[in-house]
Amino acid sequence: MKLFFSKSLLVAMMIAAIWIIGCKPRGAQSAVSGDAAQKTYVAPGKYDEFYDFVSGGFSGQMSVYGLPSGRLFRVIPVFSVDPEKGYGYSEETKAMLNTSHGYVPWDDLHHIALSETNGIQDGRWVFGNGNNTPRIARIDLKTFRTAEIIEIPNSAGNHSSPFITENSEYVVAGTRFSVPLDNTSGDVPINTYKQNFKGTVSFIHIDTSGRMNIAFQIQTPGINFDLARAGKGKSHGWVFFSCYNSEKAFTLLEQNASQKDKDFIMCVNWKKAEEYVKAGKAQKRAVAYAHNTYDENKHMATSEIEKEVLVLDPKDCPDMVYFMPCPKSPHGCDTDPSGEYIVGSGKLAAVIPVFSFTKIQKAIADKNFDGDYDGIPVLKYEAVLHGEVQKPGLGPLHTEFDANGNAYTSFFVSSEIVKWRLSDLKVLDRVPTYYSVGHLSVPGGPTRKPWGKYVIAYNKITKDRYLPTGPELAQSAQLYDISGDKMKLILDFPTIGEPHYAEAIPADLIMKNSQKIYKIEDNQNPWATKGDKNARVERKGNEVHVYITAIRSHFNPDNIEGVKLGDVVYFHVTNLEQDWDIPHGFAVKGANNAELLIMPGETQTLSWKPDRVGVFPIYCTDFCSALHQEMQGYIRVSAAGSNVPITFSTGKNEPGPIAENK
Ligand code: RUQ
Ligand code: CUA
Repeated sequence: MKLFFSKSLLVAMMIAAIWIIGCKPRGAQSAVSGDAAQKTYVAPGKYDEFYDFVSGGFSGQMSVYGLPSGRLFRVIPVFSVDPEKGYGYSEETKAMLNTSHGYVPWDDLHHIALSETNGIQDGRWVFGNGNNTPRIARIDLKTFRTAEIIEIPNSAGNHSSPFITENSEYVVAGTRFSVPLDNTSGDVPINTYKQNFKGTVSFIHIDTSGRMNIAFQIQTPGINFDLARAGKGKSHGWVFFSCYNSEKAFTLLEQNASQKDKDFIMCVNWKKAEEYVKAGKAQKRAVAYAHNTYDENKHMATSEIEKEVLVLDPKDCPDMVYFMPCPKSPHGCDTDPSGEYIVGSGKLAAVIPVFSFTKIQKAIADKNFDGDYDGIPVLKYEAVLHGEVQKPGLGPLHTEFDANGNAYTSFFVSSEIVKWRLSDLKVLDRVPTYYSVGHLSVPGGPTRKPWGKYVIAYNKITKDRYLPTGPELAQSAQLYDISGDKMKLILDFPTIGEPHYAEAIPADLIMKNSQKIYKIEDNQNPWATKGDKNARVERKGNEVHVYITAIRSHFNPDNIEGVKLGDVVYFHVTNLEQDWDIPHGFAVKGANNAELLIMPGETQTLSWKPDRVGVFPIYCTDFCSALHQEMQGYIRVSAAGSNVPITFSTGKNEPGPIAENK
């Protein structure tokens, strides 16, 4: 039914609405409007509209929530071991966490990038960055599992990563810390920063299967890269990196890197860079970095160490890299859905500068430069500026967009989200966040096609928002309805780890592809036990290999003898179920390890070095049936010199030979 209102009635209603909203006190407790519960309520058994992939910060993981309910569905282990799922503990997954430094079971995951086709989210993969030991991970959204991790050489602090180009051609990675490059000795005095320290940005190519490889790196002056965004539409072919510390400070950066009035956004023409690589302009450099892949059929990760990377030097590659002045240590650097506008957020700036891609192109064509920085042309600020948003707030960090030409910027210091219009840079609305918002996200906000509806604030400090939990309090997300002119807070929910960036995507783009089981006939794990008749225990020197199956509700075998002190026992557990949502778990008493959680059709291996003689229970850790509690067994460990033979059985109730029973 259509409703018609007279103009004057409409105006009266609008005034009433403004009056109601305007008069509402904005305290922490009363900021939620009356219909909030209705807007976020997803009835039992009903699905959420969006998946929300949220970075876990220093937890090293990624978590998956539903929107608008804020319900947590899954924590995906990425860079950190996860005893809940055996990730990084099972023999099959350990190689995922290999690096050139060896096994690194933790990292700091800040940013999310969902794969795109034509600038629109396509639901195939989600990428995440490892900040500390520079890495990028790809998670397969059929299985919600980490499928690949690639280390980034010549980098230290992989913060401006893994931002993606509009056809998922590349994810990029800019080094936060400049350092002596890997092919130099590195043993230099820190105060030779200006001579010896360099930055790099890396372009990691993604092929149609999702596989990553480092296509090339660009060597840069020794500054700090913070964030990045790819161009889109008209600016497709470019990537914009924010950088701070153009002062090249190496100590007390809070003062020394805040000296200059302007730092830079670095504009990289990657299509040009590709041409230079093709023309042989890149230098091959000796490096070492790990490239780890998880094989879906073998249920196993392998790690290779790659030895070479191609590096382009802007000195040899004119017209590939430009600097654009940006006020006061820019953090966020975001491109709008049309690709025309690039928004820089200077952490200490009083305005938000908005740059125009068209003007950047013109300034380049006209050579409208303000000198150079270490040989790289610096574009004239006024020549590339679309305009500045005046008096937006304090401490701008990040900007996202809706489909209607509006931008939403987070303000850490003034704890608010400010909505403003791209065309005339007018501030339209502001709402408080509780408290100190870092990133924010609009579903589809970094793409050519924002889905809109909500903006979610990811807050660093929550103080009094939740029941106290000792010295550390939950960090949180806050959901705002942006369907009307005014933003309305409708929900907040605590998060896993420290949420940095997040991306939300319509659920139907992912759920239709979600995998239910692994087919047992496709299981190529060399330790798989396909069917109960193959269950067995084999001794190989001091290794005992237990090929064990799990099916509701028993293990086969469940009585094992003949293990001796000094042996290493490998439990190769194959879950024979072919039903959705029937994992089995596996644990053994005293293991200096974790459990296994084995999906239907999958094989996973737990190693165990018994430390004493005795009989040790094994059991299923995941409540799988009414008789889950019966899903258990025993393994006997004898003294080192014992001659108890290897035996194994399931369902054999007679006692063994009397002599052995004593
Ligand atoms: S950051 S709060 Cu690590 Cu993306 Cu900006
Ligand atoms: Cu299998 Cu519980």
